[in-house]
Amino acid sequence: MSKKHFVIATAGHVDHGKSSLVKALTGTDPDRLPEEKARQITIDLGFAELNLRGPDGKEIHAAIVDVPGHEDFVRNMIAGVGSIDLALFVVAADDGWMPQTEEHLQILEYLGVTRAVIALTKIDIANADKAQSEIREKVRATAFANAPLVRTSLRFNLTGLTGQVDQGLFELKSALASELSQLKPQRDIGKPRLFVDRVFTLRGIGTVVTGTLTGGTLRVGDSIVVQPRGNNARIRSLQSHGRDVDLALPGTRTAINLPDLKIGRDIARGDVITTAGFEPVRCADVLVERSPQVPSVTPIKSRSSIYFHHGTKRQRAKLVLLDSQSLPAGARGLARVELSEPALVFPGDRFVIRNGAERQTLAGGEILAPGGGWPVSLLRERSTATRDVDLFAKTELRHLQVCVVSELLLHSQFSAVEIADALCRLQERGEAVHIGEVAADVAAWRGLRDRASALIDTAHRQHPERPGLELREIRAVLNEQPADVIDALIVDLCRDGFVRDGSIIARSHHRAVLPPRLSAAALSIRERMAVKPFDPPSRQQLAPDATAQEAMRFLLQQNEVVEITHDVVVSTTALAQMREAIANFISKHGPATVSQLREALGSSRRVMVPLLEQLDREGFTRRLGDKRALASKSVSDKLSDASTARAD
Ligand SMILES: Nc1nc2c(ncn2[C@@H]2O[C@H](COP(=O)(O)OP(=O)(O)O)[C@@H](O)[C@H]2O)c(=O)[nH]1
Ligand SMILES: [Mg+2]
Repeated sequence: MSKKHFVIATAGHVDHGKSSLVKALTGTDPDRLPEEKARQITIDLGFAELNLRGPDGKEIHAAIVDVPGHEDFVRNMIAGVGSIDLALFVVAADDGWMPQTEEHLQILEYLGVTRAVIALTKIDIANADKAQSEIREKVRATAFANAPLVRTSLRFNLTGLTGQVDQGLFELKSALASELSQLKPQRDIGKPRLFVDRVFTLRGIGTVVTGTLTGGTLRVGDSIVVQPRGNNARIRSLQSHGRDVDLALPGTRTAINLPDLKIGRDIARGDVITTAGFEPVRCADVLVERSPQVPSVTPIKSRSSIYFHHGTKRQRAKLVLLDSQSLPAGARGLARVELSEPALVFPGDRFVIRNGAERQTLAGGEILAPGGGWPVSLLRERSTATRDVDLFAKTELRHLQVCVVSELLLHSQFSAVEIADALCRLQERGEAVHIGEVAADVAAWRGLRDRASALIDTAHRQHPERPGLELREIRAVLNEQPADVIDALIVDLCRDGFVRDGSIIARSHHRAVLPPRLSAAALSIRERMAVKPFDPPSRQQLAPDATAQEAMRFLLQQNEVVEITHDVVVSTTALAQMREAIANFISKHGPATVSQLREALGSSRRVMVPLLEQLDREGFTRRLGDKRALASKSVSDKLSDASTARAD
C-alpha cells in the first residue's frame, strides 16, 4: 500500500469548534445523530476522512474521530482516543483553557498519545496571543510541549466584506501532514485487536462493527472471537478507511461485516474482536499514575470503587493500592484492578480511571500483569520499562518459573519473534534458560536440575549395580512439570555431567559395579553358562531366586550376557562366536536348515530357533523356505552364485 494510513482524534472542551474544524477540513459533518443535530453538540464519536500530502509529496490518508467535549460524555471521548496516532487538540481563543481541555489532555497522556497538533480556534473573536501563551504554559510539562500550534478561524472576515473566509486551514493541514509523515505505521505483532466503537446493521448486509485495528491484520474469511464474550464468527467482508479490502492493516479504521452476530446479544461497543487463543481476565496488576494537575486534590484511597476505561469499554472496578495507602496528585504507584466483568488486557495496554460518580478523571496507567497476584517487587521491576521485551520476558519467567516458549508473553504487545530474540539474549547473558521449546527462570531451573540430579545420585548410591535411573522415575517425582519441561531438563543434564542411554540417565562418571552381596550369584551364572556356551541353561535355571535374578540383571545391563528371548540368554562372547560359526557354515555349504546349523554349532533347537529369528530381523541371515542364507551384503558377496541358485 503506497498511501500511509493514520488515525487522528479531536480533543478539547465543548463548543471550542472541534466538529466545525473537522467539517471544514473534510467536508463531512461528524455530528451524525439527530439528537446531535438538534442540540448542536457532539454526544458520541463522529467520523470523517482526510487526504493529505506530506512535505515529501507522499499521500497520507487520515481517518478522523471527532469526540464530544461535554463533561457528560467523557466516557465516549475516552473510547475514541484509544488507538490513535495523533490528537487534534482544540482550544478556543475566547474561552481559553477550560476543564475538559485539561481533562482531555490528561486522558491523552494517560493513554500514551504523544503527538498532537494544537488548533487555536475562533481567533476572529478573541485575542489569540493571550490564549496562545496560556496554552503553551499549560502544555509545557506535558508530552505536547513542542506540538505545533495553528491559529484558525472559520468566521474570519478577511476583507471586511461580507462572506466568511476560513483562516489557518491550509496551515493546519500542513501541520497535520508534517506530523503524520514523521510517524511509522503501527506495528504488526501478529495479535490483532479491534476495540469496537460502533455497531450497526445495514440492510442486506447485516451486522457491521467498526473500530481502530491494532496489533495485527484481519482478513476476509478469518475466524474471529468476540471478547470477553468468547463468541466466534467469520469475517464476511472488510472495509478499511472506507474501502472494501481483503486485508485490514494495523492502525487503520476498520469496518467488519459479521452477519452471524446479533447486535446487543452477541456484540456491542466495548467488545474486542481478536483471533483465537487469548483469554480475558477479571483482575490485573497495574501501574497507576496521576497527573500533577488533577482537579481534585483528594488522594485516591485503596479499595476505591472506580470506573476503569480500557479500549472502548468502561466498567466498574475496585482499585487496590499495593505499595501505598493513597495516591495523591502527581504520584505513581502499583495497584490491582478488580474488574466487575472480564476484559482482554495485555501488559503495556493503557487505561484511564474515573471516579465512581463518573464526574472526574482520577488517574491513568498501564497494565503490568493481566491476571494479577504478582509480588510487589516483581511488579516494581517490570514497571521500570514497560516497552522492554527483555525485562518483560525475564519478569514473566520469574513469575511462571518454567513455561513453554509459545505461551511466554502470548498476551503482550510483543511479537513471537521479538519474544524469541529476547529469550536468546537473556540466555546469552545467563539471565534465563532457553532449551528447545522450554524457557525458564535461572533459579527455578537450577532448582529443577538439583532435584533431578539428587534423584540420580540417590539411585547410584542405592543401586551401584544399576547403570542409572529410569527417566520415568524422574517424570514421576517431578510430576508437576509438563513432559516438554522434563525433556528439556534431560537434554540440559546431558549437556553437562550426565549421560543418557535409552531410557536410563546416569552421572557421566558412573560405572555400575557388582556389590559384594551379588558376586557369588554372578560367578555361579558365569560358570554355568561357560559349560556349554552355545547351549546354556535357561534363564529360569540360571537365576532361580531373587539374588540370582539381580545378578543376572547386572550381567545383562553390563552387556556380558545377552537376552535372545526372555528365557534364552547367552554370553556376549558366545553370541559373537555363534554368528561367526553360522556365517562360516553357510559360506561353505550354502543355505542351511536349523538342524544343520544346530548340529554344526553343537547347540539346541531351544536356542537356535529364536537366535536365527533374531538374526533374520537384524538382517544378518535371510530365510529361504526352511533354510537360512546370509543376508548381509558383505557376507553374501562371498557366497558363490551357485550356492544361491541351489537354495532357490
Ligand atoms: N466565531 C467563531 N465561531 C466558531 C468557530 N469555529 C466554530 N465556531 C462555532 O462554535 C460553536 C461550537 O462549535 P462546534 O464545532 O460544535 O464545537 P465542539 O463542541 O468543539 O465540536 C458553533 O456554533 C460553531 O459555529 C470559529 O472559528 N469562529
Ligand atoms: Mg463537537
